[in-house]
Amino acid sequence: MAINTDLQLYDEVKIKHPKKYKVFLLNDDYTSMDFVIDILITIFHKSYTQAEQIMLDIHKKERGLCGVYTHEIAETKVMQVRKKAKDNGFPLRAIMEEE
Ligand code: TYC
Repeated sequence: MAINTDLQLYDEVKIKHPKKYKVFLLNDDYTSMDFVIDILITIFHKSYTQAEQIMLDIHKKERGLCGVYTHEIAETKVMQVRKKAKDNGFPLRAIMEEE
């Protein structure tokens, strides 16, 4: 019953390690630096110092890692960024990628 045992093991590993997703913020020319810092503090729970560093990184390198989450939480973060940016008239976007 080697096959069954392997499948069982595989299922157990899958349950213990659900896939994780990286969430990135993308650079653009119009979103204000202060607004990006605010997003990083309120949605991604960074300190002011971390938020400022990540924002400057994105500004220079076009995108920056904001956090790693399960699928559902990553999706929620992406939607929260979209809504808050839209409500404030900025084109800021977040994307998610499987880790
Ligand atoms: N490039 C923007 C500016 O010069 C600032 C910015 C940083 C925008 C990070 C988006 O994800 C971003 N105002």
